[in-house]
Amino acid sequence: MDPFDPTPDDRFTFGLWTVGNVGRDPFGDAVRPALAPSRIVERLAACGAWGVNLHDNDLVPFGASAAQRERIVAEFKAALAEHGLCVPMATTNLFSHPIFKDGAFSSNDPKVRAFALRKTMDGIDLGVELGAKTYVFWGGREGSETDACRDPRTALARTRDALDFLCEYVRERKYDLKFALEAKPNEPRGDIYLPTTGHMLHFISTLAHPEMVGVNPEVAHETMAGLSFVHGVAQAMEAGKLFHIDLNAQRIGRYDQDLRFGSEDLRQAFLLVRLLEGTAGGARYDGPRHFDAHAYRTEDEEGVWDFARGCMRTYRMLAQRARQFDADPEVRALTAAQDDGELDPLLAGFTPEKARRLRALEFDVEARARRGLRYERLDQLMIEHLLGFR
Ligand code: GLT
Ligand code: MN
Ligand code: MN
Repeated sequence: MDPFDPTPDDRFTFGLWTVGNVGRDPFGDAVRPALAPSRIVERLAACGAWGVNLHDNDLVPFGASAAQRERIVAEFKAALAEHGLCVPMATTNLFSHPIFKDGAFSSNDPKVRAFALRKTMDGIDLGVELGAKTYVFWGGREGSETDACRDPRTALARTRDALDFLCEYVRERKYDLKFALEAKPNEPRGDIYLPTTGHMLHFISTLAHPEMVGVNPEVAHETMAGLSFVHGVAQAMEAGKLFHIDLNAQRIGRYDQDLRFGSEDLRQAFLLVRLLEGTAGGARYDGPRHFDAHAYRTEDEEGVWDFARGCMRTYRMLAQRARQFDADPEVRALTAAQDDGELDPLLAGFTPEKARRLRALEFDVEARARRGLRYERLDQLMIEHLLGFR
């Protein structure tokens, strides 16, 4: 077996909409035929994925009858069982249909908001029926081109009402389901409300059931905003709120590229995998590793499976490099905690006595300031591990 072949323990997942992407963009038509969900399940399993995620309408077309839904879901469940794949996450498409052109939960039109809530309740039922434990909310249309159309505070209050309503729905139904909110700064709207993972984390603390709600950060989305994805994810982990993650690749200053994981900015990808795997000593993220990306528009179906295998292989290769980096004695020496058994306890937890002792401390300020930290050497070691020369 190739050491970089995926295993179920990796918990790698793809969306029906990711490997099923037909390559349509604002300038051109589809370049690949649509794949049936059952074919996607079969081929993902053959590639070594653990699970498949979906929007309601990736599986059941918008406007399908109850009988059509039954047939489609039964067929899909049979494919999952045959190929041993699970559905860990589901979500609602609240962005494609023109009814959502000015938002779903934040729309000025209560009829649209009502329709969005009902569609999401149905989507939750579908997800739970398929075994999903996480329900993602990506508010692609929740934003504006002109802020003259509504007070952004009203948009936030409506979004809060919708999420509170849906949390109660899940509780009332006794579903074992958590919500994960996905931020994006812009595209498709000029500006989207709650544009970053940090905005989401605070917003969650204002909900009626914050314990049910976490985040689903996406590499491309924080990177579009020019932010450090690693810092955003770390904050979510530290807050116990990393419920799901969307892995892909992106260059700063572009539209949402959703590229193959690790295909841009290998250094950030390395630091991200290192963080998620906990190779530097922190807790390991144990949720699904979802690839929310799609193949280049140049590809036919075989290229799509090359893309899927590439995402998983790169993740595993980076995990191996991260373990080697953190086991390297020189790296360990350079990153060792500068422990001062006496000082550390003084710095956490205020007491008047601690304040008095801090005041009494003697510092050689100039000597401390003169010390070089050798981060150039540390970073070079990281590059050498990454390039495979160490
Ligand atoms: C859409 C978006 C993704 C979201 C999906 C979930 S839909 O593809 O670009 O980032 O995660 O709704
Ligand atoms: Mn995403
Ligand atoms: Mn994206």
